[in-house]
Amino acid sequence: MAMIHGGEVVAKMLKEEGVEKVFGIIDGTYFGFYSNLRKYGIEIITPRHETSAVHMAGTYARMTGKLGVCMASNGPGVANALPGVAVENAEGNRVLLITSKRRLQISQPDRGGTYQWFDQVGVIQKMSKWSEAVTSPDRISELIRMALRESYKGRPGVVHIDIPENIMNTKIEPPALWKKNQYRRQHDIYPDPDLVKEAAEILVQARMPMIHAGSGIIHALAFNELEKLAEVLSAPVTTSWAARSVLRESSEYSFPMPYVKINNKIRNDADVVLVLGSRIGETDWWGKAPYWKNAAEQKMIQVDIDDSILGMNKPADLAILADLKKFIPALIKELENQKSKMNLDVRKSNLRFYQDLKRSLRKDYDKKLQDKEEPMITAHVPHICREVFPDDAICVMDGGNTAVWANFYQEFPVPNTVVSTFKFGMLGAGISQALGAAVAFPERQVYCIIGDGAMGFHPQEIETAIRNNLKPIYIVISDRQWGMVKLTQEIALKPIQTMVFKKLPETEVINTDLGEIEFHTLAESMGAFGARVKKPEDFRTALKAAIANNKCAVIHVDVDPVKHKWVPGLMDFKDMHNEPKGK
Ligand SMILES: Cc1ncc(C[n+]2csc(CCOP(=O)(O)OP(=O)(O)O)c2C)c(N)n1
Repeated sequence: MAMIHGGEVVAKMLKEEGVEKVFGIIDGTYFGFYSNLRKYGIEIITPRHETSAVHMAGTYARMTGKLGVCMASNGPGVANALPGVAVENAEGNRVLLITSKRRLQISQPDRGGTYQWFDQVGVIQKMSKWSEAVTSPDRISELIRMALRESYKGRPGVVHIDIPENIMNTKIEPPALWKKNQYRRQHDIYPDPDLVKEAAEILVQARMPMIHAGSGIIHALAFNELEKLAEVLSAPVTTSWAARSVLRESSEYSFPMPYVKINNKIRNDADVVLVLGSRIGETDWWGKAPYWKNAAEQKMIQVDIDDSILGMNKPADLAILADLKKFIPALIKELENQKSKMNLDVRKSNLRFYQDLKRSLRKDYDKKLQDKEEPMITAHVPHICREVFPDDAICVMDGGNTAVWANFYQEFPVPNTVVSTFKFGMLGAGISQALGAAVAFPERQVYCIIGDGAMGFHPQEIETAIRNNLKPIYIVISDRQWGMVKLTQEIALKPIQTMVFKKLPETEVINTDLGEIEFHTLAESMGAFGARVKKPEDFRTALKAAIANNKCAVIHVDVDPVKHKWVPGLMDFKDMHNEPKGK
């Protein structure tokens, strides 16, 4: 039998899993792997930094429901991948990271002075769902099978397999490969029908049920099911930050997170909460009062694909292990039989009340759009994006104040059109997330709203876009400062002076100011379309020109740096990092 590289075993197994793309930077230490990918119909997409490869894989996975695969080479390549591992694992995206490692003979244990070696598994084990090293060629397939089993178990995240160069690149007898149904569960987890009945019973009896949806809806791709359920129950839907846009936001049931006050009200009014695929973490105020009704007075039904999440942060009166894609239709069926028993008039009138509140809050937020001064107030940017881009455009929001403005002045009429690092707030990740989204959906418009601080982390990836014919539009909010931290610093230094004058003298702030990078010029030097604007009308024109140009573009937007610091919702979010006082 013809001998094959150890790395080719991995390539073959990825094909069995239906993998079409691998993101990463090539290196001789895994030549046996990457040089065989094309043979199995797998394309390599190469960014200019390993952390970008991990974010691209993570976003590709999140948007498509497929496995995101990336690679990094031993020592420095893996060191560079680490930030991506931390973020994608926290965000819960299904990523398989394949790394090379120095040859076994000198690295296990480290002989001392081994070049490009560190304890990759030791480090990544602490940052991921699962991480192991292959120790002999005949265990490659077994360990990849194990990695894939772990990957599809419970909440998604990063799994990592470390393969020594001598195993990657040595020719071995091809092992017998198993079909994927032979090594991991293929069926969805169906809910226990009695539990579905019990859930339906509670929801039918409820005076005012609400739904709280998390990223679990995205991973289950259960967007339509969620909308149907909201309709049947006449229940308002709030989401975790990370689940922004799981329900079409033009829906009368949708109460996106910028409407913090309404979220808090709904969560206090509801007598029953149906939690679908959410841990109810810190950005959901842990499910506690005063942001939610006291747990003793509010029933919670929690459904999750991961056992370890059930009853994690808020006591569950009914905890159900199930795939949401199966649970929601089963629940709808039960509810439809009992429609007449639900007090829908009351629920509908509550919904109308919340919608009125939403409209009046919107009016309040939109007052800022009357500000036509130059340079512009940041609110115009997301507002104009919403007007110019098609409804199914994918919006990547990076971090800092830029992300807050973007969140408050956008509404997403199509589900699953938002990407961010809502759990990690990782500045700069948006650059490669936009590339991952563009790979996932080449026909759709992708744009990324990002601060000038964050854009400075990875601007080289514009060249990746050009080289790979990816066409994201980057909108860089230029305030020449670390905006979000500047305001908190000023408040910490001199709260009264800051509140009165909106800023402190330059001499008093500590290292929060930045110089200028002309990101549009930098982009042009890499072959992208570039424009610089400071007025809303010019931004609209530049955006249309960028779309018409049909290639990667960077629009450098000068905004008023003082107004940029004073984001909407500041007071609402102020207390978020403190433990809520109630139960
Ligand atoms: C990688 C990373 N480093 C540091 C931080 C802490 N941090 C949060 S917001 C912020 C300032 C962001 O500045 P910029 O990207 O220009 O956006 P702005 O707040 O000005 O809109 C910093 C440094 C972070 N979230 N991520």
